[in-house]
Amino acid sequence: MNVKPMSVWAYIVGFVLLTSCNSVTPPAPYGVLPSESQIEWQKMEFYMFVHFGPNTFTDVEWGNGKEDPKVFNPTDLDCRQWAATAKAAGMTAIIITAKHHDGFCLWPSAYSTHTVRESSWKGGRGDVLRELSEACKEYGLKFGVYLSPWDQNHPDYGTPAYNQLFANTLTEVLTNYGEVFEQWFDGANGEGPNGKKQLYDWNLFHRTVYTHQPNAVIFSDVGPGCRWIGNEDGYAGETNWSRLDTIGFQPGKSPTLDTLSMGNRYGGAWIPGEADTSIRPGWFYSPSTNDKVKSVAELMNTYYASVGRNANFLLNVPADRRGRIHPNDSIRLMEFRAAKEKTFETNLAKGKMTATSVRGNSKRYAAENILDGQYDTYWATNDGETTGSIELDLGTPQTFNRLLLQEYIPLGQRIAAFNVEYWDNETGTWNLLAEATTIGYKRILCLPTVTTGKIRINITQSLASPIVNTLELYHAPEILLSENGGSIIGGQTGEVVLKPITEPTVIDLGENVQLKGFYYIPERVVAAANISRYNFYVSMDIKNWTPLKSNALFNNIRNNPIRQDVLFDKETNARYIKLEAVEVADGSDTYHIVELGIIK
Ligand code: FUL
Repeated sequence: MNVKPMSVWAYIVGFVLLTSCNSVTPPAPYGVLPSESQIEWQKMEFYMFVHFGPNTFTDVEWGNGKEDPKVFNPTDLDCRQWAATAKAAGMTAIIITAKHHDGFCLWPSAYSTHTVRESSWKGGRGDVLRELSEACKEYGLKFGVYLSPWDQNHPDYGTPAYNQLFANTLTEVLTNYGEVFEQWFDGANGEGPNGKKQLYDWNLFHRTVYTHQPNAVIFSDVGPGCRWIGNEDGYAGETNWSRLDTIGFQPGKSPTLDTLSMGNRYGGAWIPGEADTSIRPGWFYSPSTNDKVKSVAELMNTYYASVGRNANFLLNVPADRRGRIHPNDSIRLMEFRAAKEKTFETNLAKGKMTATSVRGNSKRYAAENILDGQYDTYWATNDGETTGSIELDLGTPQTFNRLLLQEYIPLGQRIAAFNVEYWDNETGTWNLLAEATTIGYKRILCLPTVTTGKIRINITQSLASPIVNTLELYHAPEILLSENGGSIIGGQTGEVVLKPITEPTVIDLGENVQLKGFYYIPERVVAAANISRYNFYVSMDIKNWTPLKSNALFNNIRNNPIRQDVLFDKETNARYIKLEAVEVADGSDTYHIVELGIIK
């Protein structure tokens, strides 16, 4: 074939272009990295804690090890009911308190005389770990165990023999019940029966776990697998690094609570946060808390403050004296699941995604990868480019108030600051919607509701070239039903809703309702921007408003920002309610609102 010199050049140029495109090197990992197990663990997001033991029957949060094991006597234990509930709630696992500080073992341990074997339950032949691990398998849930090394019952506690004994106890639990995804170590270290504290041999305990369950993620105040988030209310820091400095620390002797909630930007180990809290005021069941189960709004808040801030959410749902999850808790879990599904039903992030810069101009790292629903494809910039913007052109304008972002953590956590802007067609300008710091595995921002055709994320600070694999947009409903039949607003937004003082809060109750009054839940922070003086109106048609309270005061809300119940002089019928802020406790021109609801 007679090839002209020009075409040969065209071939060569084409070949070079093609190969250079394919040969763009992937971004190098940055800093300390998660293990395979930690990546899988992080994807589990939301799972159940079950506190169960003698305390369930004795109305205490901490037993003292002297309780008669016979008090443990569930009348109708059904671990399949726990598993079915967890599964239906959208959870991925159950972690059980196999042994709490009282030393009572929920399995017939050969190393203790304070166990289910000594209890009245099933004539001493029961094994809660057996029943639960099998139920988890049946329902496709992972199984995890909490064990407290602090043991107020065992005679060896506080003597050198105890560490090996505890390791033997661990071995029983980790070898007899199948795979354990998480080993939860409580760092509490009180006195035992001989009045002495134990010097724990954490190296031995960790070695024992990894020998029998090499893929288990070990929880404690400071990991090594995942860390306590620094509070028992289930919220992570708004800034939350998955890295932590652990030198000089150990379980029970941790860095400051702030550090636990935020991690360390340059921390020496990958130890992501796990946010734990109970659905009731206490960790163990008590009949006195049957009417104190957290509201959907509170659970939603906690979800945004945990999963929405780069932490896993471990929600305790204590089994009751029958050995079942109480209906008040399970109903609330189903309501929470429904609210979560409604919020995240329709991802509105569709359209054309572009970026200010793409690694090697390669399609492999293009911004559109962010929208493809695949975890392992992502947008990346060139090495050394630590700022940049991604822009989503939605085509037709969409209304949304939630933004979900994910960094590709197998290559490290990088992004340290970003902001979000939306395009205002009328003024032809980009306007700021939110500013935030870290993203990590997942970040969900609760935004003011906006209708726009274009949104832009500007990464303003990153420790290495940013790598983003997911962006989703949602429109969370304004109204949810609250437990006392009222409607709530804002409560489902996690990060307390903040509004300009000029913008009243209006709720459509959906139908005409006979009202006795309303309630307002402020942010529980002293001297926060909570409403201190207000006007309140009702309406049947959203046009004509009847004032029911004018220039009224929420007393002492500055120093004690608790729920405010306001009763009207007489009952009134309304379809819409409106709360208008006249004055804000800290004098600012924005106000905070966690919940606004009605009293029927
Ligand atoms: C704490 C314990 O002291 C509580 O009783 C509860 O188990 C909580 C999850 O951890 O350290």
